[in-house]
Amino acid sequence: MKITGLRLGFLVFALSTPFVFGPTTSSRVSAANEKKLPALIKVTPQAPAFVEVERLGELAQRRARVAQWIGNKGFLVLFSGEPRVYANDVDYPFRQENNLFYLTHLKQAGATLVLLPGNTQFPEILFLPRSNPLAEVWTGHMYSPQEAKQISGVKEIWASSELDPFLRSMRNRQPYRPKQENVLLSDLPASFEFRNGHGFEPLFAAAADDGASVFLLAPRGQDSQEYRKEQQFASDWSKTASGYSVRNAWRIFNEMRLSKSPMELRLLQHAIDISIEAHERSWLAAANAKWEYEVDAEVAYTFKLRNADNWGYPDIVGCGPNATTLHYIESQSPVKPGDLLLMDVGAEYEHYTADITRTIPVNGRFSPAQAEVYQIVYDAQEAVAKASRPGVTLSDVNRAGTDVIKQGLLKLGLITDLNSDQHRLWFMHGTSHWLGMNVHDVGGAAKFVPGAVFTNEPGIYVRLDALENKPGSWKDEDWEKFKTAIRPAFEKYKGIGVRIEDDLVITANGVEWMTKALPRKLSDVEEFIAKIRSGS
Ligand SMILES: [Mn+2]
Repeated sequence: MKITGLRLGFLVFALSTPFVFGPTTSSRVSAANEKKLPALIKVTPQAPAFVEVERLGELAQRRARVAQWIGNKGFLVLFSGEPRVYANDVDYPFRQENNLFYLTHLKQAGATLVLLPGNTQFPEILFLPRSNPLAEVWTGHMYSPQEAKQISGVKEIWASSELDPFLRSMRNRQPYRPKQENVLLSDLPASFEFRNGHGFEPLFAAAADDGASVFLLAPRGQDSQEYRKEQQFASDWSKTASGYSVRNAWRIFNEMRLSKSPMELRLLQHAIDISIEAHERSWLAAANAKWEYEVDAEVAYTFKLRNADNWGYPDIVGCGPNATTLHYIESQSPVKPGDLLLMDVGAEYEHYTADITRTIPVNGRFSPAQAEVYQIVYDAQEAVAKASRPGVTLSDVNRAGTDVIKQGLLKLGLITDLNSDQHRLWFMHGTSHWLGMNVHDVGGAAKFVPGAVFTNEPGIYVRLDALENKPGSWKDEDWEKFKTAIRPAFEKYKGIGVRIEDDLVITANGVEWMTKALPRKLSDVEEFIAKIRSGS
């Protein structure tokens, strides 16, 4: 049977009632049927609750900021995410488009938000599919207009079948409001009709002057998998509507979403807390696991048990040489004592995703060679954190971390020249990316500002086949010389992969580690594993 990814927890809330996404009970903490854990493992705290007026106030403020950007000569159309087919008549769980969620907290497919700042009568319109109790027997709950208003704060709600006629009218510069039966909810009187001023004047005047704009989340360039509908709309609109130019709304959201509000940080922290618990539980599970998927099962179980929506990206659980494959997601190999186990797992909670990696010794003790590699990666993380403060960029902190990695690799004998790209053989990604509603979140080349969240994830990966494939940029002669020089070190460290990844938020003068509760220092990891495996 087909199910949707909608939560059913949105019922009636008074404005003074704290708002929790999903169930309002404390069911997220220590479910009655869960097994007893060693006391050291950090059980996820209760989900954050928000004061309704504050939550709705923040949503209204976000929309106001977007409206200010758009101005009164344009309008914005934000479509819902589209359901995606898993196979035949089965869909993947539905996930709302991030920016629509950011402005409305609505999670339903088929909803469209239009912001029309120049219009004094209805500057915000939500187009909502009509709820249909008979269909909902099959499809699950759909928002009633009252629920949609309660969740989003948008007061003018029209049936989604009105979107096309509305857009047609905008194109033709005709004022538009649906017949009363298709106005699902409104603060305007039932007898409302356009008289002298209809509210569309600034927009239509601009269009007559060839100066109106339609803002869309339509990425430029090739066909977008995620924003196909927007790109199609942009192309159709450009062909058929005169007076309007199609403009990209991405810049607005990139800038707004860079710095996370306290409310966003609390949601993200909850995703992180769930992920920390998943990590710690799986370190326990790894003691007796035969296969990687058994460890991964503990992660999946924890995410479900704590009511995460999903993972933010597929779990990476790789043992031994599998740890050297950056996006290893198969989890089909044995877990061997003596090997390292790399786990890169992050839960998603209400559209915010954690992104945390730890690399632990399966048997609880790092070998000397493993420890040497681990310590370099740890030191690189310290360097990244030290370099992080308002005003610097991701590439600045990447440089700080990479310098430490390079020096470490030179000391291990895995590179011969600090002033080269040799280190790319063992550390092939950057130390950092933005984190938020996407695991690789918006922000681009922006400078750090308070509230910006990013990852700190250096790594060293000594792939077993690293010396068998000459990178294209190397000269044959240099490659042969290099291989001979580093061969002894390669033999010593081959098959070792270490990544440590934490989530950091920029503060007024530095950073705060949102993942600090999860042991990271080598000795702390060993001690923690020893303790939980002995039951404490
Ligand atoms: Mn990451």
